[in-house]
Amino acid sequence: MIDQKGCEYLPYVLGVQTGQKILVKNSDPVLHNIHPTPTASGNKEENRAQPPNGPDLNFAFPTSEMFLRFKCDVHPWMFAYACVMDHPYFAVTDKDGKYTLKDVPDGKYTVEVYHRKAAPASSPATAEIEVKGSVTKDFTLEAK
Ligand SMILES: [Cu+2]
Repeated sequence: MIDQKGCEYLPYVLGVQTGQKILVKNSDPVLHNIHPTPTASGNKEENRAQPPNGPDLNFAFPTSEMFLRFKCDVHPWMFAYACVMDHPYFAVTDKDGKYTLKDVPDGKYTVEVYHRKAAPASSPATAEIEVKGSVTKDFTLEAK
């Protein structure tokens, strides 16, 4: 879910699976418009107005795409970024930078870490891991 509150999108970054519904609500007493601007082929650009107390809107994207930008054309500072993935093993870090990936089957994986400024879609930080029950992997990123 993305909420519009105080003329901001909350959350700023979210993770969803391909085809998963993104519910957008307007908790503000003003009009917003929700304007996703995807770049991956198959993901549709839309531009839909949402008045105060208007019904929730739904969006979904069939193609994986990192940092698919949502913007509001009424308030040019409003942005949110949806990271659309074709698998369920993802997380957005919390305010302390912590993350957990749940229910990952045992096996060998490559973990990819993205950050809008420190590890953009074209060059994620990566690490090879092996899951046997659980594993801890920390990353250090530097925003330029
Ligand atoms: Cu707005």
